[in-house]
Amino acid sequence: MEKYSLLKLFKHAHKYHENWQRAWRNPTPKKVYDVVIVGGGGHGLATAYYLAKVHGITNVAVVEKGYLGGGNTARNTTIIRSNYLWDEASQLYEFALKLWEDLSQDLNFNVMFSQRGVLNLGHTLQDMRDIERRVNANRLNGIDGHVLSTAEVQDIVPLMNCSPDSRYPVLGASWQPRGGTARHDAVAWGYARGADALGVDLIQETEVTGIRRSNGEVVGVETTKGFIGARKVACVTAGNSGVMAAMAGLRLPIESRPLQALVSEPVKPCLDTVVMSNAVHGYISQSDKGDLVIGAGVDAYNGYGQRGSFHVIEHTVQAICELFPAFSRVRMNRQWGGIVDTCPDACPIVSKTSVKGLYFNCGWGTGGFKATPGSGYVFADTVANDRPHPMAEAFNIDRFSSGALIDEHGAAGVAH
Ligand code: FAD
Ligand code: PYC
Repeated sequence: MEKYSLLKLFKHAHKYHENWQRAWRNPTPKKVYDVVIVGGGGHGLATAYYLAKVHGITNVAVVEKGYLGGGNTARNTTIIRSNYLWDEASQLYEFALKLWEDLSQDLNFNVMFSQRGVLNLGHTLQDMRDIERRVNANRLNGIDGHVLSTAEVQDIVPLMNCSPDSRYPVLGASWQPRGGTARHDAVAWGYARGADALGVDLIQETEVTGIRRSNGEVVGVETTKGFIGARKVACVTAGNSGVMAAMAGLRLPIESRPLQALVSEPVKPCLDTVVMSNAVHGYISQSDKGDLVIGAGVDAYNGYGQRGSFHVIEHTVQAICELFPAFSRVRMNRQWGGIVDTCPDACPIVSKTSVKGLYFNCGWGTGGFKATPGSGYVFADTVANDRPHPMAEAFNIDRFSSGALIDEHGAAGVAH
């Protein structure tokens, strides 16, 4: 019976799945663009989409060394929330969260945004004090947030070990009901499709190897497929931003380090929210397929190996098993790492640079997926108008010389 239906499925695939219309074109690069965006991850594609949609700038190319959405966008655990401490950060992440709420409709593409709520656990009295402070700050900024007791956490996640004798006792949590998850590659595909429809050229398998300047101004990019002229170049290359900046003779205050995640075999629905714990460097949710999606902490040292250290993931899995004893019997399917670029204050850089026509959007560290729509929106505005969008102003690169840092280490999902 099973054989028969598999055969039917195969035949069906062959009969009906031919001559599919491409979701986006595969264009030959033009000689010159108004804007070249380097990096076809979620942030780069969102930037291209809003440049075209909001600013009417359509002579734009996104140049991607691999395939669209194949970088950290593909590697992240898709947690979305806006419960940051300081006004500048919470404003930007909350703006992004509001865009997430309408994104599937805006793109006419289902990004599977699921507001299943996000819990940040507190394991010590100091954790709880920090949680209270942050929730109060969130509420003052109009962001939904609650401080929950152990019993209230247990109510939301019955499978969690909330015993006071456990190694990581759960003293309570912060709870953001509007937080949740989205489907990572659908986000990249939705923005790609939308940008392409508005005339943006998406150029894949083309690495940018140099940034050509003349008289202190950008004139284009050298690529593995030849020179592409550009009036403006916007770099959105996540873990490779330090390397990109060096191509223009700039140095960013960024460290690049591996961050790991893993997924289990699919199991029946058992966890309908997102659970994070900064203190144990572990977080977990269940995908719509049933896999447990688990994330670990960052490696302590810089590197570009997209694997991460074994002892880091071992520590995370131990903590997850302590919090969810039932999961100790679940088998893991895959593990991977991505390179995250982190700034000293755990906040991003969305900025013009000292080179005219050159812009950087980077340093989102362990938590940029949730910002994707907001980041693309404010960066597009910054590039289009050659001045920081009001919400991007605080994330200017100048803050590292002025000292106006925004310390979001406490709100970063993963300490770094
Ligand atoms: P990317 O998707 O990495 O896009 C950058 C693109 O630039 C890449 O496709 C790359 O190939 C391309 N590129 C680089 N150099 C060049 C070049 N020279 N020429 C052309 N193209 C180039 N964030 C959250 O908010 N929630 C989470 O739950 C979360 N979990 C994470 C878990 C892991 C394991 C990791 C690694 C990250 C996680 N993050 C999370 C962080 C998040 O993934 C990133 O901040 C975000 O995806 C960055 O998006 P991006 O578009 O800037 O980068
Ligand atoms: O920033 O929320 C976050 C996050 C969760 C996992 C990795 N980053």
